[in-house]
This record gives sequence, structure tokens and C-alpha cells, in this order.
Amino acid sequence: MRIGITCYPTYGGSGIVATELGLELANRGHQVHFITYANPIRLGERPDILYHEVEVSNYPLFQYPPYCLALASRMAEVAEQYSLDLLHVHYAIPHSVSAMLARGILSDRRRLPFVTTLHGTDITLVGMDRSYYPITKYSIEQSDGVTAISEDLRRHTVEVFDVAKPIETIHNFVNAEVYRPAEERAPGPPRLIHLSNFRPVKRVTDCIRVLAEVRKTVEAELWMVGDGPARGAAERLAHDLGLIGAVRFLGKRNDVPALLREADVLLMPSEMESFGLAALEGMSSGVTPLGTRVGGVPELITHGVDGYLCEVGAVETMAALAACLLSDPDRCRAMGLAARRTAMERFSTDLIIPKYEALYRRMLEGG
Ligand code: GMT
Repeated sequence: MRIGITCYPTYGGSGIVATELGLELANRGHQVHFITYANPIRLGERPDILYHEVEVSNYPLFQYPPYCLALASRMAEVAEQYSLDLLHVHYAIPHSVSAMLARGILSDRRRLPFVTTLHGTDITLVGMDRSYYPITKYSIEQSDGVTAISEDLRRHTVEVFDVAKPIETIHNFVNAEVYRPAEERAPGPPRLIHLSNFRPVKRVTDCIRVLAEVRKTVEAELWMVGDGPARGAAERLAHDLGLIGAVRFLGKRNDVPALLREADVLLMPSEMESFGLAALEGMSSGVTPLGTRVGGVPELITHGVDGYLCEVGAVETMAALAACLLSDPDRCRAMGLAARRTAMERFSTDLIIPKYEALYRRMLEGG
């Protein structure tokens, strides 16, 4: 199939899922085109995948350059030039609106169905804002196929947007060969890791507080991977708690699989997480996840089996669990292996990618 993919090409989870999906589809022989405003960060050098940049003219009259329209024009242009079979957009706003317009532009010449994948904040936060609610609902209903990355997000979308359109849950996935445990963990102190875009919803300062508690019993260190608006507050708190030497703020990194291989326990204290891709990548790498009981996370982590779930803000509980794991390496390793099993048996690319392929086929047959 010839597939056009659009996403936010940044460090957000939706862009990462879209990029990894493109890579996996290309590995399976599909022709993949990314139509985005910048090269997706995890795409790397892949001559078999085409990247079409969306340029937005910034005429002085525009207070807000209309990216959504430039994207629609580019989608229609690429679809026509490369005879695309379908578009797959990640994150509803504004991508599904642009896809809907592109489908309309070409309607007298060719059929161009599109799939919208909902990732979380497009529904739980942005889509619920009054300024976007009607267009989000409309573009979901107008999509030829709609998927949600967890059952929780699917239910939430049906409830909040009252959409009759069937929404299929297709969980996020991980490539277990790329995200794999180290054969032997390099010598070093017990290590916690956090990985996110440091938005307020991630509660990154909780990670610093957890470390402060853990260090009362175990001399652990914490790697903070990523960057975003809450980094300053986290660095300040680390300084105020005298933890600067024990926390490393590593910033945005392209070597996430290698970093995960050097960690023992992953902290994900988020206020909301429709899935929790970082936890899945950690689990596949054999790192035990400590997450919160929110959104789609319980679909991924089974409490006490392949990780632990805490209430939002329960820093002391999370710290006690982390300290227990870090002071008992055998138990920590066993749980990390259980986490890897879950990742491989329930969320591997071999299981999940065929679900997208089947959906595409159904959409093409429905024409
Ligand atoms: O979490 C973010 O801030 C980024 C956001 C996105 O859309 O880029 O992530 C969402 O999509 C990820 C990939 O499907 C999910 O793993 C995250 O749980 C989800 N984030 C939230 O629901 C807050």
C-alpha cells in the first residue's frame, strides 16, 4: 500500500508512535510518505521512506499562519503525485481536519480515505476546549477509520464526543529487538529513570521527591531524559533538596534504547496518561515500571506482576516501592523480565502492526 502519514514530528508520544509505525510499515514493504512540517526525529536516514515538508507562507496579514490549510494542500498534492492509497493522521487536531480537506480536494479525481489515530491530549485536553470541540467531533465523525491507543481513550472519546462512528482500540507497540535488556548491566549505582516531554501533566517534580525519599535507604541516582516546560522547576527542586549530584538531566536524546538498558526502575508519576509509551519502552528493555493508576496505564501494567501502580501524587508509596526494588536486585531483575514478557507477548510490533494493515485493507475494500 502507498500510505501518507502525518504527525507532530517532535518528542511527543504521538509523533514517536507515528514514526515507528512508518518504519515498521516500510519494513513490511509498504511505500511510506511522511507529510509533516519537519523531519520526524526518529526517522533517521531511510532512503526508502519519503519525507514531504509542509511549508507555511507567513504573509504579514496573517496573525496566525494557517498551517492546517497548508498541510491540506500538501497532502492533496502528494496523494496525487504519488498515487497514495490512504492517509493516516496521528493526533486529531488539526491533522484530521486537513486530511478531510485533502480528501475533498481530490474527490472528483481519486478516492483518498483517511484514518485518524487518537493519542490522548487531543481528546482529553485540547479537543475538550470550547474552541476546538465542534471541529474535533466533526473530523472524528468524518474520518474513514478511527483508532484509539487504549480502551480507556476509546471509551472516553465515545462518552465526551458522543460519536456514533466505531472506534477501534489498537494499543501502542514496541520493537522488542531495539528495546531489549542489556546482556549485562554496566557497573554503577542503582538507577531510576524518567522519560517524557516534561509537560505539567507528567509531574516531573514527583520524580525528584521520590529520589529524595529513596536515598534515605538506597544510594540511587536518577536520570531525567527529555526536556520541556517543567524542567526548570525540577532542577530547582533537585538543587533545594541537595540532590544535584544524584540527578542527571540528560535533555532530549536519540539514544533512548541504550539509556534504558542502563536503568533499573522507570518512574512515570503522570497525572494522566492515555497509554504511557515510555513505560512500554522501559518494560521491553527489562526495566520495572512504577506508574500511576490513570487512563490507559492499567491496560499496560499489571500491579504486582510486571510493575506497580500508585495513586497520583503518592510520592511516598512510589518511593517505598522503588527503594524495595533497588535494594533487592534479584527481585528487581525478575520483575523487569516479567515486564519484558508483557511487552513481547501483548505489545510487540508483530502483533500490533498487522491490526493497522487489516484496517487499511478494510478501508480500501470499502471504496
Ligand atoms: O504525553 C504527551 O504529552 C504527549 C502525547 C502526544 O500525543 O504526543 O502523548 C499521548 O500519546 C502517547 C502515544 O500514543 C501516549 O503514550 C501518551 O499516554 C499520551 N499522553 C497523554 O495521554 C497525556
